[in-house]
Amino acid sequence: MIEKILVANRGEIAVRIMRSCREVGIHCVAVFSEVDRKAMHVRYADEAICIGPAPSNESYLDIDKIIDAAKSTGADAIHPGYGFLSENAMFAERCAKEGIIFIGPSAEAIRIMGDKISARQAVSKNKVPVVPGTDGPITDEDEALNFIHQIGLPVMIKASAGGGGKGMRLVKVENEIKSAIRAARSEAKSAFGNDAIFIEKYIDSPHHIEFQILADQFGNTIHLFERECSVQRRHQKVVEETPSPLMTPELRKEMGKMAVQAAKSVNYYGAGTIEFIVDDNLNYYFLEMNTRLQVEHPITERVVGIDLVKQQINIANGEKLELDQEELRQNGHAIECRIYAEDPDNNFMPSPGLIQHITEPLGLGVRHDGYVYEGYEIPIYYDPLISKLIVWAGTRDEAINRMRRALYSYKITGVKTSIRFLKRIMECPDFRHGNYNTHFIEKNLEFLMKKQDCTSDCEDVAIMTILIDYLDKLEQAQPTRPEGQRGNLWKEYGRRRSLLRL
Ligand code: MV4
Repeated sequence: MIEKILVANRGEIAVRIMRSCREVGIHCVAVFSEVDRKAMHVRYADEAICIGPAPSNESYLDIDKIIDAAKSTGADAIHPGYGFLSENAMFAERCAKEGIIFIGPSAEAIRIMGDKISARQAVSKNKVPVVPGTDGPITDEDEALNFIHQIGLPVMIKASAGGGGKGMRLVKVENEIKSAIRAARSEAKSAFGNDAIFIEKYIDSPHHIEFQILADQFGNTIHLFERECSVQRRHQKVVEETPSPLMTPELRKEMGKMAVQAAKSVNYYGAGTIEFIVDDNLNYYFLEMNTRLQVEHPITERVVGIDLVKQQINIANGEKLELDQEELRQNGHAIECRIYAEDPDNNFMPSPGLIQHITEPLGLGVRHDGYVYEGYEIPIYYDPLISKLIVWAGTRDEAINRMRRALYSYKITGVKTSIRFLKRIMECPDFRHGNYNTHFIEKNLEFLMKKQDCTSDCEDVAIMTILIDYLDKLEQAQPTRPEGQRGNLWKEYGRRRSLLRL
């Protein structure tokens, strides 16, 4: 049985994983780079070990250092979180070789799903629909031309080792095909060291819908329904929700079954996600599988009522899944907003720096997964995600209202954040009506970029505090407050308000 877990990650996800560990009585080891000495995950852990300089290659991505840290602290398992080493088959293999439990799937499943061509082949053998495309890699250009003539333009040329939009080319006209193939191949070669490419029919303006799956090491595989992730910008997700406004009960049942079949095609165990694209006629196609816990997992946790990290630990311990597909229900509606340290006014440039003030939203139906605190400095070296704000309510409409309320009471100063942009998404009619696909942000950009003057709940609180503070002082100086003091009061109020830039 696992008694001590090393969390090979940082930021909000490291803290989130350790919270579950603490609840089940497992000791946590944090690893940290030299710039992360004061990071929240280091403070939260039972033990912490410095694993090197700030650049990820020399710390969070250094397999030898992480294995050494696990051995020297006597950790019997490693949770990789997301990003970093979470989808590295070599790392999973190395853990096994060192007698350390990797909290995740087999190295083989990671390897097959990490390559888009082998993933397509594996799942389609198990009757999961994939986008019409080439069965294997494209080896010569004439073969590619022939194929494109069969399925017709437009097509997508994709790198087999790609993901997140890298090494992808949309081809709309015949005379661009050859140059697009060459460009995709050379981009793939330099980005991934692997120039294998394949071709798919282009699905215009799809929805991105993914299914959470859980599987134990005995072949029991279930899905925990879908997440709608179409609100994204340059392949970076911004808002996720569940259930998907597009989904019907019939489609959900069918896609859920296909997600389970996709996972079974590689004898998957652990938590994983099957990504689909869905067109306006509700045709759906397997896109890829993420063989890790995902950023947006909390919305599933809230609606289905389970702790995914706890499930991962149980599976890694060799326990049987105790959840029964037929008993699982989606209860209400959950939405997640990703709060980034970035500047919406400056092309969403990362905005690392010192957190001067943070007031996190609270109240009914609100979950805040973060890691920053007042006086903490967000380093430049890593992902600029500050936190995830997750809300739950009985209906989608109420969940949007609740998210709007929570965003308006979220105050961070010191760094630029995406909060203002997220408020506008909650206020956007297309979002409110569930009328959106992967083109939502570009379609509504003008609306979303518009600034509007609103005083947030938090600002109200700050103003109230100033007023009470000032009234106290006045009262002390002059027990019976004459009416004439009111002018001074408002002058002082205005002065402080402008000092706080409210
Ligand atoms: C596609 C597609 C349309 N047709 N494939 C983008 C990221 C990568 N994982 C696959 N992606 C896409 N593949 C075919 N055949 C459209 C996208 C796509 C997309 C997919 C999911 C979420 C957001 C997206 C934004 C732009 C394009």
